[in-house]
Amino acid sequence: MAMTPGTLITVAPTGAELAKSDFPHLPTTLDELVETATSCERAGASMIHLHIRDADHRPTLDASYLKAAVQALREQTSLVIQLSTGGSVHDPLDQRLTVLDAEPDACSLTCGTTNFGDDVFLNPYGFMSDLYVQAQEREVVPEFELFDLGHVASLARLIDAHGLPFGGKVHVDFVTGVPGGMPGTPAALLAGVAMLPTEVTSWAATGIGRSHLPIVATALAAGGHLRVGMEDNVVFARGVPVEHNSQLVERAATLAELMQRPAMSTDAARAVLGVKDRRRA
Ligand code: KMH
Ligand code: ZN
Repeated sequence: MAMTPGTLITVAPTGAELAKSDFPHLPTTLDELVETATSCERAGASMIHLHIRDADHRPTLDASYLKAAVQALREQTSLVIQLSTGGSVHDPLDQRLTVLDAEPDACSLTCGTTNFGDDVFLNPYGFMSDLYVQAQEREVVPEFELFDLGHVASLARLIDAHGLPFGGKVHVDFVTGVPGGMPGTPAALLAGVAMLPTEVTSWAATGIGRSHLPIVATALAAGGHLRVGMEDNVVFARGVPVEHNSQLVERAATLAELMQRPAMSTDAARAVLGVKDRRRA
């Protein structure tokens, strides 16, 4: 895998786990999402990983909410729009497949079931396989979410079974530090990177909670890309809560610049990921 000169920064602004009542700065309305997306793009993000909330700020997979968000972000930003198919741990598998109906540029595809705190994040092979094939058919680029080393092996199984994803690239994201998944340590991340199948063309990483900064630093040093955002981390520094997702993007972009791998443009990210340009469709 060639070392990419720039850094693809993904912002994951909301997630499905935190309550708006506990974290009032969490962007949950469409207006807040658009404002967040535009300031994060300005700060250096080139992709957004989206979980959508309903009028009560609760996670939803309702098609009308998803379509409205995709349309608004496509009109008002040039970010690559990646919808979560992971949803919340309570979402049924069949509903998670319907996320593709909103015609995102990209979607997450988690490569295996994992313990998720006290819950279980379910991703049986049949579901992964159906999502893989449906994403190929609909020309949506999957980002393979790897929560554990076993997920790397399952990714290889998917590629062997179905060939390359739409666009011909294979981009993965290590989600480290989830209680029940791989730890958010440099050693665990580098073990995962060493196991990646040869078809993988780019990788990113995120660290949940306090593993955030060590994983950013490790990924930058090892040629990886970054995911940051309140979905994964709401503490900017000891005793300092995150008040806006753009703070995390800005710091990641500064570190990337210092490492001589500056934040890449949205056009460059589109090329790295092999996404279809739907902006003028
Ligand atoms: N909310 C987690 C249960 C994804 O977006 O695909 C799953 C998750 C992964 O966040
Ligand atoms: Zn997510």
